[in-house]
Amino acid sequence: MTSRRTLLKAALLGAPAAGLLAKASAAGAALASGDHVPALVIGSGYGGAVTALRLTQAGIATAIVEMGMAWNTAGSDGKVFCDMLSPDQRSSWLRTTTDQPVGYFLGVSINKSIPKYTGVLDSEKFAGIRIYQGRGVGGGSLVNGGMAVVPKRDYFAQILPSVDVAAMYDTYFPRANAGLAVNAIDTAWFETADCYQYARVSRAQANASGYTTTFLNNVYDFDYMKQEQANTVPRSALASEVIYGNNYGKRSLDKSYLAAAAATGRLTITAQHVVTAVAPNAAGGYTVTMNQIDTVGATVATKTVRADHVFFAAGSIGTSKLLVAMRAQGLLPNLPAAVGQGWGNNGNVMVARANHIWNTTGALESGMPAMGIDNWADTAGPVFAEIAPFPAGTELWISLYLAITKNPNRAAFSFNSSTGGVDLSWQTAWNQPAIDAAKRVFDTINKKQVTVYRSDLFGVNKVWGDDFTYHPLGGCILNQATDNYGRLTAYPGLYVMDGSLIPGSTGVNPFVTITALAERNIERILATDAF
Ligand code: FAE
Repeated sequence: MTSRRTLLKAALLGAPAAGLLAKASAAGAALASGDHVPALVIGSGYGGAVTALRLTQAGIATAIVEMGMAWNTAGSDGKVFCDMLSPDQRSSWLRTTTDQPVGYFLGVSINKSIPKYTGVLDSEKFAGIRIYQGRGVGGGSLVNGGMAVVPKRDYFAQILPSVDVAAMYDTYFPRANAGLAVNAIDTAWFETADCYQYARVSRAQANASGYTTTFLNNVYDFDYMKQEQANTVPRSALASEVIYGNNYGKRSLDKSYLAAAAATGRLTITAQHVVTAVAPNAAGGYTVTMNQIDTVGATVATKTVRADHVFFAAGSIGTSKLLVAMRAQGLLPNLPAAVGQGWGNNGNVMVARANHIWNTTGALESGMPAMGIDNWADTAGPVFAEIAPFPAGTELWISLYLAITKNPNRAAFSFNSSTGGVDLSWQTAWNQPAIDAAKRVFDTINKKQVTVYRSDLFGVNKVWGDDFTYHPLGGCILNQATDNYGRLTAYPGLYVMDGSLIPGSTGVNPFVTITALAERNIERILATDAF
């Protein structure tokens, strides 16, 4: 109970908690070569933030290493983050043009030239897919839509059969929701708010076509959003802010779990450092090698630190790439063959429909989705489709959706000795099952509403946004690549704590699942392993 109280207090503290976090991530706190720490966490997203909080609360000094920036300093416009309508260098991770998920309009690219910079959203390109990820202290929580969705119980039992389902739903999902400061929308307000007209239009059409819709919880403070709608506070979700960060309103991890961990006084955060290697240290524990980078990504120093325990929380892609490379390069040769296997895109596919002229979606669209179409029970093609905003600031008559489907295809990571990088075997064509399932729903809606797909938003004459994902999952599956609690058993003291544990699919937006699983695993690790 104490921990929950501390956590909620820290989440609500606002400025003081932010100050503590800034202190924890200040340059003075950065790791130096030769340091020896009891616990080092690679990455500051959901898995890393949960791990850091529970370790520090247990009295263990913890060092987070994060490749992205701390995102606590305003730019010349007085804001930390840029919006979607006028993206600048803060938007993108080391790119010279933006790579927007909806990258076209009327078939013409709407991407913009920007200076190369360690911006907050990465679109990491593999042969058959682009994978969007947050970069910075807070990981994906900085850029995501904040939707906090607990997976369906029987589906969770199917994907992770080694996990005690009752314990997850009785203890760890509620703990995750409390730690993340999840809140529910005021449904009466939703019915009248201008900023959700787009969702009401999509709901009416889905319901009239025979589909069920459901409200979605969020970590964005809906009370703040109400004030945005009333024009009494600076706007964020209502000012086209999402995917490149939110300046207000969103309780990202730096304001929840990480702030609470910083409040213990036992956390340091070393930002703008990329971990490149982990190997056993002859004196005990592990040597962690990292490159300190500047804002154009150039290495300014290389450091080695000794850590008794290392927690991989670099996300599905970051953790899988590191472990596969370490095994191939002989630094962690005894990692099992399952490391690098079982990667999936959570069945992600995006699509948009063109509405009739009388079905206006509104010029003002909240960047935080609040509703989904739930057709998961359709065994011929389960779909859970979030009704996504298109916050262009002008009426466009567009209904946009991110569909989560049950795509059975899985890819593997492999070390490429000629490039020195790690490849992912996913092929774009492997997303056909996702398209097929989404078509069942949206063909029906189009037929019943006498509407058509937009084919100009994902390329030229291209209906389906099938070549990217927001939801990378897997690569280091629980109870296959690790034991049932995330331990890499060949190497005592090495653990995996992030989305790479989940076998490619969770049927809903994934961060609550990642958070709850991390809560479960770290509780057991702290109870049984020697620190
Ligand atoms: P993640 O949050 O990605 O954190 C990993 C961290 O490790 C990052 O900060 C990296 O910069 C860092 N890192 C990686 N490699 C290294 C290295 N070598 N050295 C040092 N640091 C490293 O991982 N999910 C939802 O549930 N609801 C949503 O509404 C939602 N919307 C999304 C919208 C967008 C645009 C995106 C991109 C994602 C969205 N997601 C959403 C997905 C969600 O953010 C994602 O599943 C989680 O962030 C994954 O959590 P992890 O802890 O696995």
